[in-house]
Amino acid sequence: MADTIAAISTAMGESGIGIVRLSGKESIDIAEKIFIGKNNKNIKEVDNRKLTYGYIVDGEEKIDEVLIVYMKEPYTYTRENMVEIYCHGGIVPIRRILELTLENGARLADKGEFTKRAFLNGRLDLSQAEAVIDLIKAKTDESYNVSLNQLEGNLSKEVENIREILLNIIAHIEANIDFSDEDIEEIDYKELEEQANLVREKIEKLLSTASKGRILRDGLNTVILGKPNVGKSSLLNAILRENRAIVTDIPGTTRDIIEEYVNIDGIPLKIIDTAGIRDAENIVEQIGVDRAKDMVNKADLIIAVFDASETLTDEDFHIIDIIQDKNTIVLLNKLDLPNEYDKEYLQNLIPNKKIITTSIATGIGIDELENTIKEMFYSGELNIESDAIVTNMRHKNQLIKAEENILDAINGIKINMPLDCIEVDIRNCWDNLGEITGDGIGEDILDKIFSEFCIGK
Ligand SMILES: Nc1nc2c(ncn2[C@@H]2O[C@H](COP(=O)(O)OP(=O)(O)OP(=O)(O)O)[C@@H](O)[C@H]2O)c(=O)[nH]1
Ligand SMILES: [Mg+2]
Repeated sequence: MADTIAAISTAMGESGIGIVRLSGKESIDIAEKIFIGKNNKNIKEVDNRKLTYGYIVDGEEKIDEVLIVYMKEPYTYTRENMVEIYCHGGIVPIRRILELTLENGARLADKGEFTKRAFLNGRLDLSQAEAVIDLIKAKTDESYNVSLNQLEGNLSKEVENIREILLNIIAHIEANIDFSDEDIEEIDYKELEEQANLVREKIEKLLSTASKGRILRDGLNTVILGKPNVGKSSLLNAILRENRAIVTDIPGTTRDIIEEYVNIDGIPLKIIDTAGIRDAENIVEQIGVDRAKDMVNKADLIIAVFDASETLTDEDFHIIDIIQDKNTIVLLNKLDLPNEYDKEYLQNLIPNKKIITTSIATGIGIDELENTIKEMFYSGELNIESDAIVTNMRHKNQLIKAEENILDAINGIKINMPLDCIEVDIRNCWDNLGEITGDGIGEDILDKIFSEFCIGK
């Protein structure tokens, strides 16, 4: 943290503007060495936070025409001195300016290091820092909104709220242990149990948001499955409303996985078209088929497509097998053609699945499919703007541990265990919740979290 770090903060490519960013004690000194303002003005003659015009120079040589600003600690993103240089957005000027900052004493920032410093300097707690990466990676309005909610600290507040109750319990217990000889009022196990139950309820309420929260963040992992030629890629295209995947009447057209994001009335869907399931002779196709089967295990939802214009084959029965215990919507497709079997016949084979009859090629049934997905997953009870929502696996795991701790404590209270035993569980619960906001978190976990960031953030 003693170093001054530098990185390119904009995406690399051709763009109007590129930003090189510095953070740390020496930032402004480094900027002074490489910047000359209009009328030879030195950057230190410019006011804090004031954007100014000039050139980045390497000795006598002009590198680029830029705007530059410095911001003095502590009112910055990292709470350190920061400099931002707005140069031309090509790969060459940005790289040369970055190199120049490195030659003049900065060190190349690690992934997420700016945000890591913001966390270590107390500008953000850990769950808020994690929200920053989610914001950047958000692919739909909903995932963006839940990340913004977390960045604003809604989850942190709720976690701190619970920890405060735990702290009160701990203080109460300690007082009783320390002064047990004196005549302070003896602890009431009934009251202790009530408090612990309150904690349990609050933890469980947070946990109950986790599955929808994850879907809002990552999208509903939806896999289109079926034997070759039933209309899977046609379905992908119909949902996306564009010709994304190749559609032909040759079975085995799709070889690889095709992933796209789409938003169905507020539900973010990551939709995955796959190779038709069959015993392929072609090795490329067979790899595709294997991948399709892998995707099934990670799916939140499977859309299984069957072709009503041909009698069911072994491949169809194999798919019926795969989807038995999976969350599935079944499409009976090609209704515009003469049919070999009907919905009732298929329903008998899969009695517990919803079947929708479609003619994807003519657009019939797509609305009903979308409505069914909405009904299955619409999270009316979650208020994305204001509720504390758990979207992150790490947070969920900490909550699960905290829940176990509080349940242990409650069991201890019920059988009148000694107070110091109960206190251990309460303290563990407090610690486990603390790791969500980063309290007492280990260096290795921090490194892992920030390594998921991009450079320059
Ligand atoms: N008549 C009719 N044809 C359809 C319908 N849906 C798809 N098709 C046709 O069926 C053929 C196969 O469609 P695809 O979407 O490529 O099928 P797929 O399941 O992706 O096939 P693979 O990638 O080979 O596994 C194409 O010729 C489509 O135009 C439908 O509802 N009615
Ligand atoms: Mg296909």
